[in-house]
Amino acid sequence: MPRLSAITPSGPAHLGNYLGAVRRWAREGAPGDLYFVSDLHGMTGAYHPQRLRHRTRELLALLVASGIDPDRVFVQSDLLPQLGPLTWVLECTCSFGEAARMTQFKEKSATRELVETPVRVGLFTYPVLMAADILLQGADEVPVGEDQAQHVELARALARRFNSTFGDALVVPRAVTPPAAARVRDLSDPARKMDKSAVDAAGVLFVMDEPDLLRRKVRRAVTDGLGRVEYRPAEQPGVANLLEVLAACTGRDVREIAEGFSSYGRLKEAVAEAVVEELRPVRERTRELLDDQPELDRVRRRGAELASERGAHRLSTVLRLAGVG
Ligand code: AQP
Repeated sequence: MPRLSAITPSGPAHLGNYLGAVRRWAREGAPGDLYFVSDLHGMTGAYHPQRLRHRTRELLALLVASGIDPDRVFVQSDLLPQLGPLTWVLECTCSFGEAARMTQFKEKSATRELVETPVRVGLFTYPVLMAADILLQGADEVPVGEDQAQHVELARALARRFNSTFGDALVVPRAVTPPAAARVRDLSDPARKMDKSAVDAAGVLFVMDEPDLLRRKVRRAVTDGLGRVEYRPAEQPGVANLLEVLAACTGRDVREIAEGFSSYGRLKEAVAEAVVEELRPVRERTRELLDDQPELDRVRRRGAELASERGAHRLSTVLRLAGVG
C-alpha cells in the first residue's frame, strides 16, 4: 500500500523543502510511494494563474530531477475529472461541524482576513479535497507534520463513515510522522521557518537560485553579537540554523561542525559552498527538464495516466455505492 506525499506550488521550492522533504523522498522512499504537486491546494488564497502553472511545472521537474521515479509522480489538477466527483461525495459525507473544527482553517482565515478579503470557501473545504487526494489513490499512510495531521484524521473519519454507510470501497488512511529531518529556518528571521510564500525572499534559499545569489543570501544571514560558533539553538538561533544546514548538506554531526569554526564569516563561507554544491546537480537537472518541454509533458501525461488508473475502479465503486453516476 502506498504512502502519499505532496508539495504545494505556493511559491518556488526552497532549501527547506529540498532537505526536509524532496531529498528524503528520493533517498528513502519505498518503491510504491506516491508524490504529487498539489496545485489545486495552491488556489485557496489569492494567486496568479501563470505563476501557479509555471511553479507546478518547476516542482514536477524538481521531483523527477531529484531522483524520484517519474511513474510515481503526478500533478493534482490532472486528476480533476476524478477528484471533482469524489470530493463532492466526501463533502456530502462530511458534517459542517467536522469541517469547521479544522484548526488550520481557523488560523489561516484569521490571518488572511487581515490582508486579503474575502476568505475563500476553497480554504474551508480544501481538507475534503485533500481527503479525496488520499482516498482516490488508496494511500494507507500519509506522512505529515503536526499542522496536517488533523486533515488526515478527517480523511480517515470520512473513509470509515463512507464504508460503514454505503459499503466497503475506501482504504482507511492514517497519518504517520515522517522521520526527523532538518527544519530549515529563514536566514533573515531564524524565528520563522523558511517559507515558499515569504513576503521577503532575502532569507529564503530557493533551489533554482543561481550560486552567486545563494552565496549573497548566506553572507547576509542574521547571526548575533556573541561572536562564538556554538550549537545553542535557543540562545543563537541564526548560528544554529547555519550549522544545521551545513550538517544536513554534509551528513556530519552539528556539534562537531561547530567546533571547526572560530568566526561567523568562515562558517557562512562553508555553508554557502555546501548549499551551492548540494543544489547544483538538482538545479541543473531541473533546468534541463524544464528546457525539454516534450519530455516533461510526456512525464506529466504518464504520471497522470498511472494515477488515474490507480483511482478509476475505486471511484466507480464509490459512485455506484453512493447511488450516482
Ligand atoms: N523550512 C522547512 N524546513 C524543512 N522542511 C520544510 N518543508 C516546508 N518548509 C520546510 C517541507 O516541505 C514539504 C512540502 O511542503 P508544502 O508544500 O506542504 O509547504 P509547507 O509545509 O506549507 O511550507 P512552505 O514550503 O514554506 O510553503 P507555504 O508558503 O505554502 O507555507 C513538506 O514535507 C514540509 O514539511
